[in-house]
Amino acid sequence: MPFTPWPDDIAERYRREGIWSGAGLADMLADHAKSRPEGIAVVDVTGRLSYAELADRVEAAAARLLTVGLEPGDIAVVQSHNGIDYLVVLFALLRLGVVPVCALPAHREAEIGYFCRHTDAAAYLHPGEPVHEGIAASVRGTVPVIMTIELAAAPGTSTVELPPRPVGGELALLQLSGGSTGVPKLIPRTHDDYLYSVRIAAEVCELDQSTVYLCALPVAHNFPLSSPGILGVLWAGGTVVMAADPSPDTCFRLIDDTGVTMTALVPALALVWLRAARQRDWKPQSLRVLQVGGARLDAAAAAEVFPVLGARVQQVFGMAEGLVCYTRYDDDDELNHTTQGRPASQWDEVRVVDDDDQPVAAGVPGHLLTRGPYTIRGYYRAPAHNEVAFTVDGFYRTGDLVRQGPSGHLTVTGRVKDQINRGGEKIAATEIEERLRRHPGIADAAVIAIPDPDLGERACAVCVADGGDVTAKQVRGFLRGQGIAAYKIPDLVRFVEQLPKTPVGKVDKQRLAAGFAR
Ligand code: OOB
Repeated sequence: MPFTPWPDDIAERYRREGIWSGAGLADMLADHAKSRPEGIAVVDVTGRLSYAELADRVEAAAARLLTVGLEPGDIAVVQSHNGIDYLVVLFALLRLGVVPVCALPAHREAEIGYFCRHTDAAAYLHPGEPVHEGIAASVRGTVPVIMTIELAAAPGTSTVELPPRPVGGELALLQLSGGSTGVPKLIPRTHDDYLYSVRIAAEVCELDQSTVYLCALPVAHNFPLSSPGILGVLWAGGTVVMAADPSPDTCFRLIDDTGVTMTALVPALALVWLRAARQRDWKPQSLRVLQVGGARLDAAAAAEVFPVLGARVQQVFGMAEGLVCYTRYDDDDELNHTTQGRPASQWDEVRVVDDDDQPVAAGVPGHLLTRGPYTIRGYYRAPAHNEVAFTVDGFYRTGDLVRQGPSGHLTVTGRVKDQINRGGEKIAATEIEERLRRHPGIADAAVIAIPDPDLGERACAVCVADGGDVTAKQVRGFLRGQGIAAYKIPDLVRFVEQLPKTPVGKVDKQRLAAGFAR
């Protein structure tokens, strides 16, 4: 098995309690297609599909994927912008039991190539989009199938028989970890655990058939995909509106035109929306809830959401590895504005501990450890990393520092993982440091977070030059040349004589960051 399963007795209990239902993620479509075929499932710039139409399209796409050679159990790296085609392909894969790797649109040849190699992927799919030539070149020869899915083929006319539906315990999809080590980690989510996280999120967020959810963030990310995201909304029988981009220009119009009731943003975008709404004196009529998560939202910004947008703010603190916390609709403003919510499920276990894994006193900040019915027990094909990322009794070490209040709500106070959270996009410092050290003119490098009023944090590469006169521009160009996602290119490049070290000889990033803050 390429990942760590839950212990047998615990899995048995989750099944007995009905937490894990045994259903596959794609089953929800078939149910709605029967019970309310005319209900609108999804809308994008190209049009709209009812539940019956979506179910048909999914069947046709699944048949097409089988025809090109994909089989249940295969892995397919999927990448595209938000649109109906992405949804169709995602559900087709989930229906077949072909496991999608949830790549982000920003990923380039370095990331996509790595995902394909690490998973022995059978396909790289880019639904609804022309292939990016650099990416195609890097994966050609690695994966047998590279394709834009042609969905034009008339739905419902296929004669291909689909295999049995996957069942609960099987691997459903691979999410991506923001990571703190050189190589990104893949997160194995099963149908059982992911569907549970979606159902519980839909319940917490009180979704129903009247919910119209705007997907403004890249849909493959765990937040807009499942917290409750598009899967939660489709599970509840509501309508998903796919935004091509998250700008106020695009989204404000979509909200007004389609009667959006709920959406999800990272704090950096929430600030952009608040500013734009104030300038344009725009007040949405239909929007009831604005979820904000992925990075820490400041209390002052949280307090502005209702006065400016007329929508309730809901803080969401989650991770692709599992645990998701939400503020609740009946929380008072104090909790809603100053905490990042409490766990979605009564079955989520949370421990706040000191450096020796001992519980801290109530209200004292400590390391957040968690386990539960939708938090993984190990990364995909990463046995060595799993030794450090999980405790012996199966708790995931989140790398976040939190304080837990009497109501169970968590406030995120910091982070110990070596990561930059750039407006919700995570950058593993060591990945960029390793890439920088490949430059002949760089002897050593450290990547640190610099506070930023718009993005929360930006990345700064602090480099020690190796004699020659390398410039910041060259350094950035050098990284770009390695084919990595643009958000990982440091915003700032600085040169120093030497990097401060701790007594054990590691780079002292705290001192470095403190120096730059001054
Ligand atoms: C979400 O997932 P990831 O996997 O991209 O990142 C997880 C990390 C957390 O460990 C934490 O460091 C940070 O992102 N984070 C927050 C936060 N939400 C996430 N830090 C402070 N305040 C928040 N509200 O980012 C994610 C997954 C599901 C739902 C929401 C976010």
